[in-house]
Amino acid sequence: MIAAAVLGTASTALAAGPAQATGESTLTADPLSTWQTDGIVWSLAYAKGIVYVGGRFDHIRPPGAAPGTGEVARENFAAFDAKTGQPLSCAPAFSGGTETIRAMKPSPDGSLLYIGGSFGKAGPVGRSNTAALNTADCTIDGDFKPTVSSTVRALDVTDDAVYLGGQFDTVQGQTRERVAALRPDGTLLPFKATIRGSSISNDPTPGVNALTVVPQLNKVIIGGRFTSVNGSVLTVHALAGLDATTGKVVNNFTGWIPQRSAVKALVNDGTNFYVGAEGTGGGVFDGRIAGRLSDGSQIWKDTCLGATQAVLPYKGVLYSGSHAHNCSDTPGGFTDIGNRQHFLAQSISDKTILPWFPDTNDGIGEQIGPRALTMADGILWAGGEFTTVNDAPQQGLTRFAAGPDTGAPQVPLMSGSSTSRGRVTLNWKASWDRDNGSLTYRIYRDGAYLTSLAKESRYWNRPDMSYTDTVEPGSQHRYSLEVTDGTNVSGRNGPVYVTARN
Ligand SMILES: [Ca+2]
Repeated sequence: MIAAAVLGTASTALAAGPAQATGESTLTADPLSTWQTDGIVWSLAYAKGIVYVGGRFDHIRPPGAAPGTGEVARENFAAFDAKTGQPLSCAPAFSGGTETIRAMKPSPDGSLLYIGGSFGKAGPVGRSNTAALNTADCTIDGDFKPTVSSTVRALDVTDDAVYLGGQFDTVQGQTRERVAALRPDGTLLPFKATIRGSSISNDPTPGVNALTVVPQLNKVIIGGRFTSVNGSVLTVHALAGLDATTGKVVNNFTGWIPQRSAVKALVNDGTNFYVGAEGTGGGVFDGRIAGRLSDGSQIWKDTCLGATQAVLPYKGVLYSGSHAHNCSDTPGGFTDIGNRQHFLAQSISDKTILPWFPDTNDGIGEQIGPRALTMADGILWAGGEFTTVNDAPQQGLTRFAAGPDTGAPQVPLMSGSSTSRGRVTLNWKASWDRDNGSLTYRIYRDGAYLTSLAKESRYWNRPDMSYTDTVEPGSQHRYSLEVTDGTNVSGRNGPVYVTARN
């Protein structure tokens, strides 16, 4: 006999608006097998089929290798085949200074990789906190060798100019406070802006942490720790748009970044720009902003707590690395659940948090998980401080692709009872999946397929579900349940045996 379906009782609505409201699809949350580092990855870049990894580490080791095993020496710089993920022989050591790479960006044609950080030597040659690598033969470029007085933390490149941001005061012996531009041959350009002040009490040194160039608007957007640009004390805080030739302020973004907050990440996709921020203390801004390049207007801002270190737009989705622990005001988000979610995917059109929840641990260093993202031939590479990915050991690097989705949801426990004549009610709590918001629950009676129910769930919100079957009064039946994300199917639970009341 055919059972009448009675859909779930007392299911809880998800915390905030519908996920995938605008239908974006994400990558999978299943990490690809990836080499590891024995230290912190601060920067990632992609050019011509190669992913470049920079930071503060001494070795790389194979996927699955425990710390200290299978190590290959790589001093703060490594290169990998973007498709296979295998390490390449291109491996100039970056040493001296505080021995760290903090920013990398290829030239528009991919022939040069610009590298910034704190170092005195790049491969065999002396360099002053910045260098360029010829990607064709992995040699350190002989032309680009400016003297930069302190750490370089941000880089962007056009056909004619290399923009640097950081904590320096001089470049090529000329005053350039925190931002500068050079020709690819190393000639200092007149571009000049004076960046001063910091409202971060535990880190009072002003600095530019991030910058993105918009060649079609002849503009550079800079972000970091600062309270004035060119003396504009009251209107500029941590984010500004500059004329790319003169350094004159062209966008103030007044009120976008509150006190005690600093911009950590900036990127543009030719239409919009995206900001990631880190605050210290109460009332700060830790989230992401999407802005419009054409008029400098704000599209949206999320107020998640848990500082954002990297942002990356791809196919309508803004991927980010953070340690978000409270996104209660953001559609699709979560309240403070005692968890730190280290990767997020959001709809670029309306900031909805999409069901994509791969995760890392906090890891080493400042213990904030991921610090860098890059997209390489459709594969998202992430680097940072973490030592686990999706609860399995994996240090420094990981990768996510569009497919295949290989993670099956766990099947929940189910109970069954009969409280009225000929009726059997099954109860369970919804499962969850790292990259599918809606799961389908298939019920089997006496080994035969009976019916399916679909339900939205997240790891912090697993609604109670139930199904009532109609059977012959007094008959006994065997029920079991399986869950699918549409690709992968869990094992079947149970069975539970229930005798229908007479
Ligand atoms: Ca899945």
